[in-house]
Amino acid sequence: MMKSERFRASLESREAKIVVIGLGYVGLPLAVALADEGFRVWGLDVCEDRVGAVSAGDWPLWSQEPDLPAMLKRVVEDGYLDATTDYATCKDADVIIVCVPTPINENKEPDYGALWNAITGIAEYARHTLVIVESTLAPMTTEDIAQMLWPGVRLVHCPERVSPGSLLYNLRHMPRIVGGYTAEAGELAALLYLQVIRDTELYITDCLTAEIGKTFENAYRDVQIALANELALICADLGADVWEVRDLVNTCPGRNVLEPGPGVGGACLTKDTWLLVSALGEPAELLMTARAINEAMPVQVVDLVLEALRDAKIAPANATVTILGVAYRAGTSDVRGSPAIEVMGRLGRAGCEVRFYDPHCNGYDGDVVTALNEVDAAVIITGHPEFTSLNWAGLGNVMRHKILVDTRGIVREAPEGFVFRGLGRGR
Ligand code: SAJ
Repeated sequence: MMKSERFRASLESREAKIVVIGLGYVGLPLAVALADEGFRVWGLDVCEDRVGAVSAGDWPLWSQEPDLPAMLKRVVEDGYLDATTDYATCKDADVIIVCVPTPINENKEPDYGALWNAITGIAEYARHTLVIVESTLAPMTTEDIAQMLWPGVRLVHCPERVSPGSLLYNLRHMPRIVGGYTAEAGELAALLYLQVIRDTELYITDCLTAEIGKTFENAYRDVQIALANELALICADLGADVWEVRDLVNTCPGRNVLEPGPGVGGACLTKDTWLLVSALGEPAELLMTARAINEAMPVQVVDLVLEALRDAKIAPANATVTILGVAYRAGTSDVRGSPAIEVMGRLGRAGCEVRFYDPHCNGYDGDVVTALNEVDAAVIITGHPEFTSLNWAGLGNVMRHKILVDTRGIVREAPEGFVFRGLGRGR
């Protein structure tokens, strides 16, 4: 057995061979950052195209990331990073880091297909290996993983905390929770992450605490956003302006109401609550209510659009509507779980012809004037910075009808001549 001391030395000297499984938003930046520190890293992915791109030094993700594409090219050229589809590369690995998606299925239960594939794939090779799972896990899942692996494996759950658009920054600067299945495993993993992080803290704990901590931090954010959305619904009902009420509430010390919006998208917040509650015998009512509020926001947006069309005496079947912003998060090109998709689907089913424009997303870009040409209504879904400076007087001239719906509080005054609706804003 590789003694702890020797293992520590191999991490500190960067002689340890590392395999990162899953070359997505979580695994790829980690593989690149570790290779950049001088470790010999192999990236493993089931997708041959992705493996091909990474082996060629080409950035394969949609997300626009400062520094990472150039870093990827460099570490591949310098021979520190390579990619493969073959699990046999785990044979002589000292460290294996699992970064595969752990989504939920249509019943909102954990879908561990990719996770079990990865764990089964490494099981025959992992012996005294340090196996770190960064994928988000429902509480108690690390225990199931431990049962599938050889007893001498040093198992750790160190949940990822990256966000598209700032993958490398988050990896280096976000505090990390390191949940060791044993104390020794936790300490070895912490030593590895120490080589990558900058000016931040590592907190060593047990696996269950790490599992609950990660899923709850996103459930917490989901509840906070639901509360902001509930305030928007209250203000709309009573005829007030949610943005003004929010600003005033936030003048009270200790209050920090988040921003209401068209719903919660992305790969994390839409599922982590479900992962957390999947482990519970009793329902977690507050978390479930928050999910229900956030999941219903696209319906509220569609109601606003249909109401505005009605006011302008346009039947949905005769209306063309342009969605401004398809990405779920401002300033990014990430469309995973975006409320825009749900809004577009619902407007389409209501009979509208739906167009879209997003300056950050390939395939949705172009120019905004063309996107609004001869349309009846524009609906701001994503709070992209570009949308704050749109000239509605000019854009109104190319539209067939001047209807504007803003779900992000970007347009504070109804533009001249427009039928205007704002989420959370009474008339
Ligand atoms: N949203 C609102 N109002 C807000 C904030 C967000 O409606 O005030 C919506 C966004 O439009 C988006 C969704 O919620 O549709 C999620 O937004 P987010 O800013 O929380 O972004 P995510 O989903 O990328 O969350 C990630 C999370 N990171 C990880 O899971 C590793 C989350 O824990 C972070 O808090 C968040 O990034 C962040 O703050 O960067």
